[in-house]
Amino acid sequence: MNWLQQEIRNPGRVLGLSLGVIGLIMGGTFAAADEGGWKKLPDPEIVNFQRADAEVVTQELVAPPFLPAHEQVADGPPKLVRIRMNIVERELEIAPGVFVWQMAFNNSVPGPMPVVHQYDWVELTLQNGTSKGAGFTVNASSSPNIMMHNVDFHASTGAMGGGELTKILPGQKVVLTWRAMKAGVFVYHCAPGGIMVPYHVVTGGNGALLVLPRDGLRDGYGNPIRYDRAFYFGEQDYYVPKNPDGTWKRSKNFVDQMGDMLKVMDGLIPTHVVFNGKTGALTSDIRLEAKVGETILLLHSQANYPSWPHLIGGHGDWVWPYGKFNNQPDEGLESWDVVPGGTAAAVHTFHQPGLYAYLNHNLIMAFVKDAKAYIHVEGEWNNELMEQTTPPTTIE
Ligand SMILES: [Cu+2]
Repeated sequence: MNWLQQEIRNPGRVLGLSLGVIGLIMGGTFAAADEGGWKKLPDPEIVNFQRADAEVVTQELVAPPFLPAHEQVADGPPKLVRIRMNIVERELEIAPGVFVWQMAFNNSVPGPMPVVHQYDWVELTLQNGTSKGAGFTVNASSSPNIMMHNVDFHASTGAMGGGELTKILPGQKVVLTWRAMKAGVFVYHCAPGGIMVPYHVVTGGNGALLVLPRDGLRDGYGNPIRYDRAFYFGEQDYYVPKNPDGTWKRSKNFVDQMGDMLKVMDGLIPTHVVFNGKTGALTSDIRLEAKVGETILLLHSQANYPSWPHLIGGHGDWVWPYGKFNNQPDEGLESWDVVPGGTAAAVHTFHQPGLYAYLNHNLIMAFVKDAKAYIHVEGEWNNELMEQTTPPTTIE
């Protein structure tokens, strides 16, 4: 390794030293900018790599809360990752007797989570329409699409996040190629313009995309983190109108629903808040499992409303503020933030078996509504960490 490479890998030393000297001159109040050298400059060869030279790979997307098969550390130079998403207008029973017409990327709410590495390209084929060529069966209660849709990737650069270049009418498709210049978890959502933006987002037209650093995740000391499993928690706020008699209103299609729903949205108070599209999705429909000793990556997005994640019985061992991996993670958090149109990422290594709840610790959102998930953990109990040293007895 030559001098230049060493400086690129560890720029903090020189910078920290010079700022430290300035700090001394200014009366010692000026701390070194990069203590410990956590930050790394990108490799110019990777940054300057050309799209024409990139290997093309196809990624099969899967429905959340799961992620497609992926490498945590990039093997070789940046790739062009080909993905496909089909937009479906469909009706879903989000809670018993409560129906919402949704716009769903790949027939799921939230949409699927593509996984790439920083400096890779994403080549998306977006299709507005029918099940034709989509590779899956459209929900039985879906109708042919009526509206224009598109996608704004918060991870991309330019043209309203690609929104300006992906507007498609029912029956159309479009291909957008963009480079993932930032590392982290990033929201994507439909954004056709004006009032349609929040309408499409709060009916489910959102998801998140994972951009891993090429070297994988690192903890606050700079040591590599490798996760055994990753779960994606897409949190969704809904604004369901009621009939004059107090029952939930059911509409004929995605357009018919809009007027009354906009009135509820105008009050800013969601009627339903759920993980993975519907009530009970991750507490009863889908069983999330892990084992003692495993490290789990918890990825969370909320496209329209704040959230405050918490893992009952565990911690965010390392938490990335705003879900962006090139910032040094925070250690040992109890609860953390997800900003509207943003994400959070955390890892936790399980040390005890049993039931864990990962939820929005606005507990009204979690328990009166349903912004929560369960994780069932198998393994051996450790009495050093916790023991009921005296069982319940009558007070004398
Ligand atoms: Cu849309």
